[in-house]
Amino acid sequence: MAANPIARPASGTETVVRGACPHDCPDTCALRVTVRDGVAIRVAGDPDHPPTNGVLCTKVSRYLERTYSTDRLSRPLRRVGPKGAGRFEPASWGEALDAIAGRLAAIAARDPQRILPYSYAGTMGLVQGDGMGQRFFNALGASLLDRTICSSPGIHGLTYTLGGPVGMDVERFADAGLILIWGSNPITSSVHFWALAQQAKRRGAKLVAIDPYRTATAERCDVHLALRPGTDGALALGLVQQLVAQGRVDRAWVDAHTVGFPELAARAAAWTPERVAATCGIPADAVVALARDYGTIAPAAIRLNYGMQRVRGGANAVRLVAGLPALVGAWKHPAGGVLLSASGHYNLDVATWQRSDLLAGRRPRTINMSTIGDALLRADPPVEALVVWNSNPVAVAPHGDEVRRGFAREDLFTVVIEQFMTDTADHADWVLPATTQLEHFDVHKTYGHRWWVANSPAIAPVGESLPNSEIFRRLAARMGLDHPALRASDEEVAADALRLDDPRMPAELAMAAAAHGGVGPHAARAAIEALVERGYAKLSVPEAPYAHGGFPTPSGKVEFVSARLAAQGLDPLPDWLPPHESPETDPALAARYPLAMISPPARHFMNSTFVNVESLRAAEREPYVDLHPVDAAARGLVDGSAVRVFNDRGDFVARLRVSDRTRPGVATALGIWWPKLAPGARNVNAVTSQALTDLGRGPTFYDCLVEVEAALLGADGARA
Ligand SMILES: Nc1nc2c(c(=O)[nH]1)N[C@H]1C(S)=C(S)[C@@H](COP(=O)(O)OP(=O)(O)OC[C@H]3O[C@@H](n4cnc5c(=O)[nH]c(N)nc54)[C@H](O)[C@@H]3O)O[C@H]1N2
Ligand SMILES: Nc1nc2c(c(=O)[nH]1)N[C@H]1C(S)=C(S)[C@@H](COP(=O)(O)OP(=O)(O)OC[C@H]3O[C@@H](n4cnc5c(=O)[nH]c(N)nc54)[C@H](O)[C@@H]3O)O[C@H]1N2
Ligand code: SF4
Ligand SMILES: [Mo]
Repeated sequence: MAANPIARPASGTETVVRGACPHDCPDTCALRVTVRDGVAIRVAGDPDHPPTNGVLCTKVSRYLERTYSTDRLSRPLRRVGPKGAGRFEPASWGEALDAIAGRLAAIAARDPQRILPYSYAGTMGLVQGDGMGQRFFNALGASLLDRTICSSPGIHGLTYTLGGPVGMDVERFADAGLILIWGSNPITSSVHFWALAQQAKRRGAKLVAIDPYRTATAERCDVHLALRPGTDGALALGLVQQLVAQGRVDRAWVDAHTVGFPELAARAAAWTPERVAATCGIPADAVVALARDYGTIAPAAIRLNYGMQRVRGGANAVRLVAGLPALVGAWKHPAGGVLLSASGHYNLDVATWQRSDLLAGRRPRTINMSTIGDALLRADPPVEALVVWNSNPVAVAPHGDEVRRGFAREDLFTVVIEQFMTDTADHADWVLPATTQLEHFDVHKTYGHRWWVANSPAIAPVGESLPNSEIFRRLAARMGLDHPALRASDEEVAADALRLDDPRMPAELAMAAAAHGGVGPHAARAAIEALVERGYAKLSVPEAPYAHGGFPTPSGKVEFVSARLAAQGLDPLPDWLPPHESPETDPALAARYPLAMISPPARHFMNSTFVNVESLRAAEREPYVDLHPVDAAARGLVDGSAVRVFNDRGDFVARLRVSDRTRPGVATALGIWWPKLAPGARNVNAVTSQALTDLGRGPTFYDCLVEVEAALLGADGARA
């Protein structure tokens, strides 16, 4: 599709093209990209896009540095050294596609399940994300990938309680009277939400942060509860107990719109403020005060983020927190309720978008991306070929040494589609150069706000890079897979994802579709064209959609007790589950490794993306670990020294910051460095485990006991 210029200044040489930020961030900013003589010269936010308001974060303001970096991969590369050494030689696209198609076809002829796609959120777009890629792997009959690495416990928690990833309109947080920012550091991870919370604060709202770490966000809130990691479920049970004890439950709303309140109240009865205090490591009167605020200040809004669900009991904790608004009748207000993810409002037609019919009745096995190390080393039948796009598993997946051993298997055939030479790409047999968001077409739904956002290509592909979608089309053609779904254009892939009959379809898009018959591919194409023309369009979700119930659960109510969980033989009521690695579950381990490590996002990185952009890496300086002064002193460690963080799984080196930002007993190491750009070539995931969450088979990155000791560093920063 041609670029979609929205402004043509008098000179005639500059155009401004509408875009969308592709990253795994709840904000999904609308962009304006200025292009002069075919070169992008400015990436800015779109001031007319209500939820993002023309403001970009520091990372994406640097997008041109990334796009035009001299490190961009510009040609296909063939490995010439040992796996992981990063020695490659350039090849033509023809050579690369022939070699890859030949190898995949040979494996597919024996057993297509030995081929595994691995992708995540390098871009969240419907086209360059899992659209055309998944079609290709469905046509092959490859193993399916369980895409669990980020949000799946939280989504499961929301689904069992509220019926899906639905929640408040982020734009209404500005009108809230009380905002709990729970397991979330929006100054880092969602700046536009933070702007709305600030507006609310200026209007008198009270802000409460619930986070083991005193983040930049927490220090700007009125109250900060620095609980022990993985104890959010206990705190939520304590709030239920107090809301009941203080007589602050909205009984009329609860009776009309919830299921299982008596059972929940009975379970919570044992969670006195004293017990919560002992479990969470916070004062008992803080629990009483928080319940009083939550029960008396309206509208009460909760901004949950995924930080609190990366532990064994993550989904149960989300279930408990997601149930709180019902107890105080918060859903009655447009500015009341909870928001973790709003992605469920989009209602995609996944089967048509990813063409599950191409599986033609085959039922391939599913492999969990969160245990990729284990899968590469031990799956039976073995994974023989791996195709990675939009992800950097050697940096981001848990138990890094296992992941690396898996990727280093000489008998594994690995293709990595990337923009940069990541640690993962170092382990590839073939590296294929991918375009960035400025160079390809896409359409984005979001998980933070309620707008569709379109991205038109602003410039031609850099070097010989190609969009993911085009790479999969060409691979399919090389392999003789000639189903029309594998030749679909980018716009057609996006259009296939739409459900035109969903009442939440934005009015402008529904009208464009109606003008083309209202149903079918032509109508869907018209809707996509209307979106591209406008740049963005908001879902039609009514104000306070759950004021009178109508949740997408089987009962239509908030389900404290879930019959669906009971039917699976699971506890139908949510509970606090102590972390896998904690004094409660494994006292012997906790004696050897007494520090609980969390590794939340760094402000200037997006997971492992941007670590190679020099200005952003300079802003983060080097990998740090924060310890409380008490813990540092107990180990004789001083601020600024090099330390080794370790457990039985592995170790990494970091610079120690002695700071009361982190609570006693907690080691905080912001993520996620490229291992090869960190001292000792290891990052936080050297110590994290492949244990999974209670529901959703998610990773437990923040459920990780470690010890810290002085490290000896050579002059080059590597371990001596
Ligand atoms: N700058 C930047 N922005 C990002 C990302 C990034 O890497 N960098 N990552 C993006 C991605 S992929 C995601 S999924 C999102 C959301 O990513 P999240 O992981 O939710 O990240 P944050 O919003 O930073 O909030 C997590 C907060 O939870 C706290 N925390 C850790 N353990 C616990 C716990 O047990 N209980 C509680 N209550 N809090 C805990 C951490 O200290 C941290 O401050 O952010 C996105 N935005
Ligand atoms: N210890 C620890 N580990 C974590 C987390 C944590 O908090 N702590 N967070 C976890 C979370 S929430 C997530 S979401 C995962 C994130 O894991 P990933 O989704 O793997 O995220 P990134 O590290 O950002 O890697 C994305 C890669 O995609 C590439 N890319 C971007 N756009 C394109 C494109 O258009 N085409 C192609 N082919 N490639 C592209 C980028 O260059 C980048 O290398 O990490 C998880 N890992
Ligand atoms: S990363 Fe988030 S805040 Fe930054 S530009 Fe993208 S959507 Fe906006
Ligand atoms: Mo994520």
